Amino acid sequence: MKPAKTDHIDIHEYDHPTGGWGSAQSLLRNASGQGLLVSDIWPTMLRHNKAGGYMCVSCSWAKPANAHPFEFCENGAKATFWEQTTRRCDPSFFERHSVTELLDWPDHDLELQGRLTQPMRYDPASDRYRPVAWADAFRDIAAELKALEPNSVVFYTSGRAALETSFMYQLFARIYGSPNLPDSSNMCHESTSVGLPESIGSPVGTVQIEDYDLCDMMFFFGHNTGVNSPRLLHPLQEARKRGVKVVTFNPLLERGLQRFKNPQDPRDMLSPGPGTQMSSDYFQIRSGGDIAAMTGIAKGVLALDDAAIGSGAPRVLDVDFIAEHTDGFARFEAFVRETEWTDIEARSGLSRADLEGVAVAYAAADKVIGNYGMGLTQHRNGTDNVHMLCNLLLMRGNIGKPGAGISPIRGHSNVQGQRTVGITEKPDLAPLDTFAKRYGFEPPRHEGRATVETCEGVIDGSVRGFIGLGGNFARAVPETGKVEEAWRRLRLHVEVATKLNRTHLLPGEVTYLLPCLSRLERDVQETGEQWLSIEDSTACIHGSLGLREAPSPDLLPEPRIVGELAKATVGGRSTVPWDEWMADYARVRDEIEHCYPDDFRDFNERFRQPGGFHRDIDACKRIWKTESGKANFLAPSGLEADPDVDTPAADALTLITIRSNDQFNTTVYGYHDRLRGIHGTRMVLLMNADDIARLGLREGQDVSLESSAGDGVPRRVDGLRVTPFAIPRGNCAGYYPELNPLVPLWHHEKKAKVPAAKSVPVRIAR
Ligand SMILES: Nc1nc2c(c(=O)[nH]1)N[C@H]1C(S)=C(S)[C@@H](COP(=O)(O)OP(=O)(O)OC[C@H]3O[C@@H](n4cnc5c(=O)[nH]c(N)nc54)[C@H](O)[C@@H]3O)O[C@H]1N2
Ligand SMILES: Nc1nc2c(c(=O)[nH]1)N[C@H]1C(S)=C(S)[C@@H](COP(=O)(O)OP(=O)(O)OC[C@H]3O[C@@H](n4cnc5c(=O)[nH]c(N)nc54)[C@H](O)[C@@H]3O)O[C@H]1N2
Ligand SMILES: [Mo]
Repeated sequence: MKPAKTDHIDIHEYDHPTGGWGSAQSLLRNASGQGLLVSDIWPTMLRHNKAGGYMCVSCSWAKPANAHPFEFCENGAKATFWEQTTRRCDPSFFERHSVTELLDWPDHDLELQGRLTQPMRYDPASDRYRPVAWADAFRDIAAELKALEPNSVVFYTSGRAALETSFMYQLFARIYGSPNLPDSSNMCHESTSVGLPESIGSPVGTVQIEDYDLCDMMFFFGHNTGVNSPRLLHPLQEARKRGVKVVTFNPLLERGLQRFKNPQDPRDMLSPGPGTQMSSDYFQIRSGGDIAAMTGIAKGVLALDDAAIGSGAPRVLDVDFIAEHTDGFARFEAFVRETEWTDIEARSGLSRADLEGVAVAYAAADKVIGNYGMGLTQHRNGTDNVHMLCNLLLMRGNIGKPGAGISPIRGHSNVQGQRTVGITEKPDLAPLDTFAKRYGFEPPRHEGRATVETCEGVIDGSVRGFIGLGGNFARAVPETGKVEEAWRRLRLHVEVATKLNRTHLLPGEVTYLLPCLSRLERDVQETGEQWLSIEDSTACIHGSLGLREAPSPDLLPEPRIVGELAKATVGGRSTVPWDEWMADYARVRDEIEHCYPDDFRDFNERFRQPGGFHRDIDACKRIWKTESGKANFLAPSGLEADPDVDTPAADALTLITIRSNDQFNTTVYGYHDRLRGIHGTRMVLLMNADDIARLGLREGQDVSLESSAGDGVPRRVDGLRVTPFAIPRGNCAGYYPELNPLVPLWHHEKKAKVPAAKSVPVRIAR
C-alpha cells in the first residue's frame, strides 16, 4: 500500500483542553468534508442517543435517561457524519478502478468514497467488482455454503449489528453447522469476558451510570477516555467538581484525562481558564506495568491495615466483606507481601512513594470505581490484569455496592450485546439446549474458532469460507502481511458492509460485497417501521429507530440480509420462520426473551424506555456465580507482562499501538490527531527523547521498525517519522492499523487470546 498523501505535516504540542473550541472546529471540518450542511445534520443530531431516536454508531458508552439536549460528543458526531455522507461508492467507481489498483490506496481514501450502493460480485477476469441482483447473490452464496464443510466456514461479527440481527446470525451459523463465531471482542475485551467470570462470576462490569454520581474515587487504567468514550468525560467532569479523586495510569500523557472543557456548556467554553483538571494524579506507567503497580498499591493498603491493627484504629481492609463474600485472600496476600518493592518499581516504572500515596487515597475513599480499557486487556497477561483490578477493589469491598464497582469500557456500540445473544465460539456461553429444542435442530457442541484461530485457519488453508457481518477483519488482526497473502486461497468471501475497506479488496474464488443500511436509516418492512436494539457498556438495553432516508434504494437492512442468506442456505433445516422474523423484528425480540428470560424480561415492553433497561447482573447484588460461590482473589503468576519474550536486547523497544482522535478503529476520518498535536500523517513513531538520543536517531528522521520477537519471522513497517513524545523510556507508540504487520499472531493473551497489541516487541531496523 502506498503511504497516504500528506499535504502538510505539522507536529507540535497541543496546549488546549479536550473538547473546547478545537472540538467544534474539528466537527465543522468533518461535516463539510462529507458534503453535509448544518441544516441537514441538525435534526439528526437532536435524536442522537435519545429515547425515540437512534443509538450512536460510535462507542458503547452509557446513554443516560435524562439525556442532555445534545447527547453526543465530537467523535460520536464524526462517526454520524461519516455515515451520513453525501458521497457514493457506486458501480461506476468499481468500473473505473480495478481491485489490484485499489489495494494501493490508504484506508482513509477507500472509505472516503462513501456509502456502497449496490450488491457486487467480484469478477476475476476483469479484476473488478460488478453489480449483481440480490436474489442471484443469495442463491449463489447459499450454493457455495452448501458445498463447503461447515466447520471450515467462519461467521465474523464486528460489534455494530443490533441484538436482533446478531441473534439471527448466530442461529443461522449454528443451524448451518458452524460454531465459528468470532467477533471483534476477541481482539478487544475478551480478557474481560474470561477474567471477570473467574473473579466475580459475571462477564460484564458492575457499574451503572448513576454510580459515577456517587463515587468518591476512580481509577483509570489504560483507557483513552477523551478520544474513545468522550461522553464519559461529562460525569467525570462533574465528579471532579465534587472533589472526587481520579487516579490515572497510562504510559502516554493523554489530553482527555488531563484537561477538559465541555463544548456543550457555554460557561465552560467562554471561561478563559485551562479547563477542568480531569486526573488528580497521573502516572506514566511503563507498558505492561499495571500488575506491578496494583501490587504496589495493594502492598500499601496492607501496610496501612497492619498499622491500623497496631494502633487499634478501624481496619483498612474490609474484613467483614472479605470473610463473607470472598475466597483466596490468604494466597493473594502472600503474593503481595512476598513481592519486593524493587521489582515493583522496576516493572511499573513508578516509585514506591507514589504507589503508597495512591494506597493512602484509596484507603480514605468509601466508594471506588475501577475503569479500564485496552491498556489492560491487550497484553499477554490481560486476564491477570483484570483479576488484579478486581483484587484491588475487593480488598475494600468495592464491588456490589452503590457508587463503586468495576467498569470495563467496551468498544463497538453493541459488542457487549452480541455476546449476550449468542455470538460466541464457546459452546458453554450460549443456551444450545434451548436453541435445539425451540428451533428443532442440533447445534454443533464443540468449540469454534475465535479470531486468532480464524487467522491460523486462513493461513493453513483449513478455513475455506468467511462471512463478515461488518468490520475490516484482515486489517484489524495481527500479522496482516501473512493473513492478506493467504486470504486469496479462500473459496468463499462474503462481506456485509456500509463502506469499502481493505478486507473487501482480498477476493477469494467467489466474492460478494453486500451493502446494508446503517442504524441511522429508516427500515420499513411488511409490518411497518422497524426498531432495533443494542446493549451499552453498562448492560443497559436501548431501542434504536432510524430516521434518515436510505442512501440508495438498493440497500437492504442487516436482518433481511442475514435472514435471506439463512433461508436460502438452511431454510428447511429448522423451525425458524425466517420470513416472519424479517417482516417484524418484534418477533425476534420475543425469541430473544424466550431464550434469555432472565436478561430480557418484557423485552418489547421495556426496550424503548429512556435510559434503556438494565440486565440483571448478579455481581451487582453480591451474588457470585463462580465455582466457589464467592468472589475470588486471584494472584497473578508474576509481575512480567510478557513471560514468553526473553530479556529484551538493548535496542529492543515495546511498541504500543494506539488510536488517534481522527479514527474509529480501521476507519480513518482524517490526519488530525489534534489532542496529541500530530497533523498531516499517521506514520509516526512516538519515542522518549532519551531513547532517540541513545539509539543515535534524530527528530523527524525516517525509520523502519522490525519485529524483535525472536521467532525468525520477518516483519517490517517502513516510513515512520521519529517523533519525541511524553512516553516512558523503552516504550514507543504508533497507530493501529498501520503497525499491525508487526504484531506476531502468537503474541496474544494466554487464555483469552486477545492480540497483545499494547506490548509488541520491535526494534529500529538498521
Ligand atoms: N473515537 C473513537 N472511539 C472509539 C474507538 C475508536 O477507534 N475511535 N474504538 C472503539 C473500540 S472498538 C474500543 S475497544 C475502545 C478503545 O478505547 P481504549 O481502551 O481507550 O483503547 P486504545 O486507544 O487502544 O488505548 C487505550 C490506552 O491505553 C494506554 N496503554 C497502552 N498500554 C498500556 C499499559 O500497559 N498500561 C496502561 N495502564 N495503559 C496502557 C494507551 O496509551 C491508550 O491511552 O474505543 C471505542 N471507541
Ligand atoms: N494493533 C492493534 N490492532 C487492533 C486494535 C488495537 O488497539 N491495536 N484494536 C482491536 C479492537 S479493540 C477491535 S474492536 C478491532 C476492530 O475490528 P473491526 O470491528 O473488524 O473493524 P472496524 O474498523 O471497526 O470495521 C470498520 C468497517 O465496518 C463496516 N461497517 C461500519 N458500520 C457498519 C454497519 O452498520 N454494518 C455493517 N455490516 N458494516 C459496517 C464498514 O465497512 C467499515 O469499513 O480491531 C482490533 N485490532
Ligand atoms: Mo474494540
